[in-house]
Amino acid sequence: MTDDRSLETVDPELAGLVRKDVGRQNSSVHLIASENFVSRAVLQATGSVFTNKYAEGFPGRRYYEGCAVVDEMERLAQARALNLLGGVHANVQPHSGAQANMAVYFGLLQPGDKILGMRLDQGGHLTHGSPVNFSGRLYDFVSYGIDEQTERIDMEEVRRLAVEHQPKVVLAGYSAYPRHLDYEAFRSIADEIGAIFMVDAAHFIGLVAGKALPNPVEHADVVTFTTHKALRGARGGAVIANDEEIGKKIEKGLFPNAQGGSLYNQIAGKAVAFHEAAQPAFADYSQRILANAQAMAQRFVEEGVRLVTGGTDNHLMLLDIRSIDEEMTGKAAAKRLDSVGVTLNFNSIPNDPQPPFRTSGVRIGTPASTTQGLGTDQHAEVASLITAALRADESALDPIEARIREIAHAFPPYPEGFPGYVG
Ligand code: DSN
Repeated sequence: MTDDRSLETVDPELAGLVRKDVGRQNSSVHLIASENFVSRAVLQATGSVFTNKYAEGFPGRRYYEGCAVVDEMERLAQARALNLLGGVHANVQPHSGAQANMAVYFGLLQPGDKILGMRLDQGGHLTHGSPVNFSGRLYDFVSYGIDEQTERIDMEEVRRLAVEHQPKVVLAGYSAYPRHLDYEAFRSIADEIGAIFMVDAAHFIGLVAGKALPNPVEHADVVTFTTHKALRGARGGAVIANDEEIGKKIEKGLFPNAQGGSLYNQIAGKAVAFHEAAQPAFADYSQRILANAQAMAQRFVEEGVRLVTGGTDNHLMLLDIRSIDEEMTGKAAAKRLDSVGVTLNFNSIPNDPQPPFRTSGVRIGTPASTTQGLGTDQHAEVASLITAALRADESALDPIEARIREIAHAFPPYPEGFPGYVG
């Protein structure tokens, strides 16, 4: 018999921490571009008995018995991912976006092989060749950045580097770049040098699923993504390949190369999210994410705040904090905003004179705040409140915080609180 007493009864200390974080989530405006709030259905699936099953390998080819049901469930998740996004081979097992990328590199490359990707300090991701990450330690990354004037990716520069260095993989994708990617141009560069074209769509796959942004699966050989950002699903990663043979190689790159047994409760939560993202309401949600980002960007510009590239085409924007206060770092700005009820992260901006643990910028994204229910008016007002909080004297923050908390309390992601459906 399992112990069927509640978390609160068995472990009040841990339950207290869940309650505390529900309180935190319900009392701030959430602008971390990579976070979101999952539905009750996703929470139930991730809290299900699928957490108990070991199932190394892939459906129909397991190293354990008793896998008939997880096989059925994993196949359902794969089919839903392909139905939602296109492609021919889906791998829903990666524990994270980093491990999705690792699976692709391990499956398709040898250590030391060349990859062309975007610089972390200009908008790329740790796994796109940072020297402090496995990617930069195991592979020979060549990096493109952005044009100094336009602050946008210069496709001529990408092409020049590709032709000069002949990488085996051309990688597009970002964690802090507010503009569209030119998939056609990347594709033609990859074709010109016979490279694989890979897109890391971790940040924006939800907007692709909601048909608010162009679909990289229509252009790339391989697309990796996370399932918990704009897609609003269980925490984890996934890979879609447009070729069965490439997909099979990536399977090996994941298991046994990178991971052992998968997290079947998380895969169940991904399956639910793929289902939710296929509903018409998700397309509406995706459009609202973009409209809310536009409303914020426009208000920041009106307030005299400099945005990297001057605005955004997607769900995120980068603020140059020096345009508000020459002396303030991104880290100090993020801490001050957290103290008044706005949660975001400090982030390097292109050619940032500050080190990555201080930075001159903050990153703002609208997927989570849109799930909270804030509309364009509230997002514009929050942009003004952010600007005011960063311009104000420390002693004058109380009325700004009061208004931010008022907005946050009007739009709690989990109004039932704990133990409600969050428990
Ligand atoms: N770097 C994380 C982010 O964008 O917040 C994702 O890995």
